[in-house]
Amino acid sequence: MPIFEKSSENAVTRAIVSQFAKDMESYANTDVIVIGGGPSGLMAALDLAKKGIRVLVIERNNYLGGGFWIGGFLMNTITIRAPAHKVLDELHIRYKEFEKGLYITPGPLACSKLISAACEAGVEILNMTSFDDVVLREKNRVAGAVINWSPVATLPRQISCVDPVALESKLVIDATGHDASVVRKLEERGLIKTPGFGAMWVEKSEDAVVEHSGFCHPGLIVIGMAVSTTFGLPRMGPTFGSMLLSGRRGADVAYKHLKSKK
Ligand code: 48F
Repeated sequence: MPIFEKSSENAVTRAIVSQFAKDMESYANTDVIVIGGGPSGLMAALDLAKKGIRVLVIERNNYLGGGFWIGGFLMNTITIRAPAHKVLDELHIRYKEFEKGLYITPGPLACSKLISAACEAGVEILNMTSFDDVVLREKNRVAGAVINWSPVATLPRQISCVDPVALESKLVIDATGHDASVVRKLEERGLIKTPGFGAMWVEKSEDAVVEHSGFCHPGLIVIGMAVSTTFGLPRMGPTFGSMLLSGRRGADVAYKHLKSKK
């Protein structure tokens, strides 16, 4: 007796294609697009999805999590400063106190639990997909994202003329880390000026990043290390509390904005 139910190659292919096509149709017009699935992007997406907002994360890698798998210098212990450890409590991520107000947790545990919480809350994910450009509307308001398969960028020139597609949304959140890829696109068009991130100063940086998380241009919210790049704030190195609280602040700003437009 075979162990598995009967099926066929064509059924497996049809199952993948038909579901993906349905998903893409719904992604074409959504409430919020988060570019970048690192800790700040996942946190923002999780909070928004929990409030019933339709949110799509675009991630250029196959895997989600960004820098949250590794603590720093290829050592996978994550550090979190109070009060951000309360987010670990919410997500049922175990941690230890290293010294007063500074907590440690294994990167693979924290990262996989954050990804899982976001997926369980209903966040949609489009991985192996790169942000390419913004959609702009009246008064240069950001109104969506132009995207392409990540591998297209690595194709030889003679076969790389693959047009991207565009997705519309009410808001876009730049969570692309130090690159601030969405903000940089606006800079290329002379719509914004980014000073780039400053030198390391953990005490200053974590507060400043959370405080500056929010709108940086109509239709565009910036969170995580992209905030540092956008506003010229110091970097904080391998500590992640402000990434979680910045994502939370960005989600709060987005939610209030969406509610005010209803
Ligand atoms: O870099 P990343 O983890 O950003 P973050 O959420 O957190 C920063 C920390 O990891 C750490 C730190 C503070 O502790 O200094 O660096 O701000 O995650 C950014 C994600 O965005 C993706 C990238 O692959 C990563 O997963 N990303 C970047 N550019 C693009 C993109 C793009 N053009 N299209 C799609 N995804």
